[in-house]
Amino acid sequence: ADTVTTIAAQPEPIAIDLARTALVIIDMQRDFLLPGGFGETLGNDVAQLQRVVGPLADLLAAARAADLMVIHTREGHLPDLSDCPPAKLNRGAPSKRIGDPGAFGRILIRGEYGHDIIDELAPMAGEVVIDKPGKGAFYATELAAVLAERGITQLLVTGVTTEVCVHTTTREANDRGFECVVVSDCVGSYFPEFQRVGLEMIAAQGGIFGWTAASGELIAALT
Ligand code: C5J
Repeated sequence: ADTVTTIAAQPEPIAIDLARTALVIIDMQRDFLLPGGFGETLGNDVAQLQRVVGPLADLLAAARAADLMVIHTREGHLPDLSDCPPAKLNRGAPSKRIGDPGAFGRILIRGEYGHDIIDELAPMAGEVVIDKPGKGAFYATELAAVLAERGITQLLVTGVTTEVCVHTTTREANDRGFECVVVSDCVGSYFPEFQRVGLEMIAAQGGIFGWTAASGELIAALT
């Protein structure tokens, strides 16, 4: 069967080969999304991220129905924080730091409730979950090997936050030769202006490190 389909995107349409494409869902974790969690303790409005959950759940359902490879990532650290550089741990003056007790367990520590993915987007058996210590999903993880093994060349990038982990991962992927489509209504930022400009940056200059497209375009291509 022909698995290639062209979708409307910015800065221009892109041909997607569904057999070589993975849906990447970045850091949709309770610590970032839930009221009372780490993100909110940093002074952020989590409603800005909650907006993503509905469209992303719909895209995930379509991807699963189409047998697309699905990859989830989680930002976090080992309980002894040996994989958290002091530069990350100690910066700023937050009310809570990584590893401190928070509303949902120790903040951004692997195995804690708050570190895990929100119920609406819980990984299913057989889906890859990448635990990453950094903002990018390639740094110090098995992601490159997992994608190579499956012959993946294109990524649909979703999750939070647009200008941090989504950007870093997309830039890392672009440098590694992947074509990245960042799904505009399935990525979120705590800052509305960063959301808008973050998306514009990707597609500017002829698509300097990727494409952007609305989830409706992708769902139509998957069904
Ligand atoms: C942040 C992330 N913003 N997942 N993490 O610290 O974007």
